[in-house]
Formats: sequence, structure tokens, C-alpha cells
Amino acid sequence: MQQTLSSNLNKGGKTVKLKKLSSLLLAGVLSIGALAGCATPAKDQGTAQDQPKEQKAIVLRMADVHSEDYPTVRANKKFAEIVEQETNGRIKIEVYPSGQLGDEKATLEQVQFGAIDFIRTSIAPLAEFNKDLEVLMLPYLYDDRDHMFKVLDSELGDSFLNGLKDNNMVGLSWYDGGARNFYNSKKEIRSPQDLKGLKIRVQESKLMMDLVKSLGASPTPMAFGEVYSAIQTGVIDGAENNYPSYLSTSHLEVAKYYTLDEHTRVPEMVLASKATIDKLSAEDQAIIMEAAKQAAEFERDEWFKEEQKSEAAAIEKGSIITKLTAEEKKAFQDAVKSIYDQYADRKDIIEQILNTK
Ligand code: GTR
Repeated sequence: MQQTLSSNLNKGGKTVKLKKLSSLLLAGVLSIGALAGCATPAKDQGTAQDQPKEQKAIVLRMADVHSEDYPTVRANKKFAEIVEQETNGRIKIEVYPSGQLGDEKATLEQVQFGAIDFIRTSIAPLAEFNKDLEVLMLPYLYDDRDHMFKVLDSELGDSFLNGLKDNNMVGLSWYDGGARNFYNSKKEIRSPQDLKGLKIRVQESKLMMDLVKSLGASPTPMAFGEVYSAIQTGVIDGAENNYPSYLSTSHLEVAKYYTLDEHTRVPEMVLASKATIDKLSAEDQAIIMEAAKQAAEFERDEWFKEEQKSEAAAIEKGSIITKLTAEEKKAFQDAVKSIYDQYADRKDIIEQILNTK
């Protein structure tokens, strides 16, 4: 490369060639950044003369374990679209679905050291890095989705979004992740006794392990993408998740018994790497914050529609859906009560959540 550059310089037209040299050097520096996983420039959009270097788009990456047409991924794309539009194309966000950048735990780690810029994640694996978040996913904490969003959209919710700075992350907004339910390949579940002895996959989360244990089953933490074959080969008997995930992963093909016990609502968060945010201007930071809020509104609407469609789709595909009576559900609620004892020092926040109306 050095040879080409010096011969260019020797051929006259010095100003132009020098500008080319500086843009080549800049491209080199930026692509080193790309290798290190930092913000990367978009493809060359012209010569240095007609395209001042500050006009080059910054390309950022966003991870999600869900597939292309899942509500969260559609909302992530909305986020990217708004950011690109509001920055006049200066910032482009590439959304990588289906765990292409790694499983949830691994991608969360990468967000912390700035190798991935954004992630949409369940807070269950996130809480392994920031235990404070666990109070937001305690079993049977919220009456329903409206109650959950009253909490998340309050100052208390904001304090959790802003409480990740020590983990080198910045929370941007809250998505809906519905209520989680048990499903398995073996039998219908109507009570915690029915769960006894079943091997149930959980997210990589201590609280989720405790929860499943308190209900009598045996928890197996495992990455989301491995669950289908683990059920199919009998390594585990089942898992627990919301309706849209149960469908989109096709877990229903290998675990047809789905019980609407709604043992927990685990909020989902869009977050950014602090390293990425710190590199942007205050104006761009504000655009990103606002776009993430708008994307969350979009996701919540899409989620609601998706959940409505899910039951019919699951039944049509041969799932056996078990609805519990209030009394049957109470047996689940009673069994998990002991978990709250571990959070005695967070009693005030729990009370505040329970009293949010
Ligand atoms: C889904 C959630 C994912 C992932 C997954 C899992 O409901 O949206 O982010 O956490 O559950 O169980 O691993």
C-alpha cells in the first residue's frame, strides 16, 4: 500500500492525492475500530472532497436472540429506522436477529465492553450482572401487564434504566415480554405437585432457578437456542416461556403441554453500551433515547396483538393448553412465597411496586 501511495504522490495533483491519503488513513483507523468491535463507518460514499469526513455514517450493531419477524425484532428495526431518519443518515443501526451475534449472556457481556452497541434482552440474564434488577421479576409480582408498565414507566423504572452505569451499560426503554408459563413433553401440569421431578430449562438466572425449585421441578440453565433439541433428545422435559416464544421457537412441536400458570412477568430492556453512548454528541444521545422510547411503544402494541393470536395458533398446531382455576393458581402463588424472604432488604421497593396502581 505504501508503494501505491508514494507513486500517487509523485504523479502530481498533490492536494487531491493528499486528501485521498488522509481519507485512506482515516478508513484504516476506522477499520481497526471495526475489528475491535467499535462503531464502524458505512461504505465509502464518495471522495474526501465531496464527502466531508464528519458526514460519514456511524454504523452500530444491535443484538437480539429472537427471529426476524418477532415483535421485539420488528421494534428494534423501528428503533433503527427512527435513529437513521432523525440523524439524517449519520447513524445507522444494524439489527442482528436470531442470536447471530451470540446467545443472550454472551452478547450482554459484549455490550459491557463495547463490542456490541445495543441489545434487546430479558432482564433475567441481565440481573446476573446487576442483582438490583431481580426485584422487577419476582414471581406473581404484578397483577397484569398494565400494572407492570405503570411501575416500569415511573421514576422507579427510570432508576433501573439509569442504574446500569457501573456495568458499562445504559438502559433506554422497556419492552413487553408477557407472562411466562410452563410447558413440557410429558404431561399436563395443574399443580406444583405435577411439576415434581421434571427437568425444566431456565434462563441463565439464579432467581429463575430458585423459582423453578420452589415449585418442585429441577431447573437446568441453558441458552435459548439449545432448548428445542434438548427437549427433543430428552435431556430436559420442558421449559417455561411466554406464548410468542413458545410458538416462534417451535418448542410446541416437542412439548405440547402448556399451562397458563403465569408464574412471572420478566420485563425486557433495550440497552446501549456506555462506551458507544459516550462517543456520541449530546444531540445524538437524545435522539437515541427518544427513538428507543418510541420503539418500545411500538413493541408493546405489537406484543399485545401477537399474544392474542398465539393461543389459537398453538391449539391449531396441536398444543394442549391448560387454564388454571383461581384456586389452582393459588397453589403456585403459595409455593413461590418463600422466594420473597431472600429479598427482605428490598422490602420497601417491593411494597412500592405492589402499591403502584
Ligand atoms: C424470551 C426472551 C428472550 C430470552 C428467552 C429465554 O421470552 O424474550 O430474551 O430471554 O425468553 O428464555 O432465553
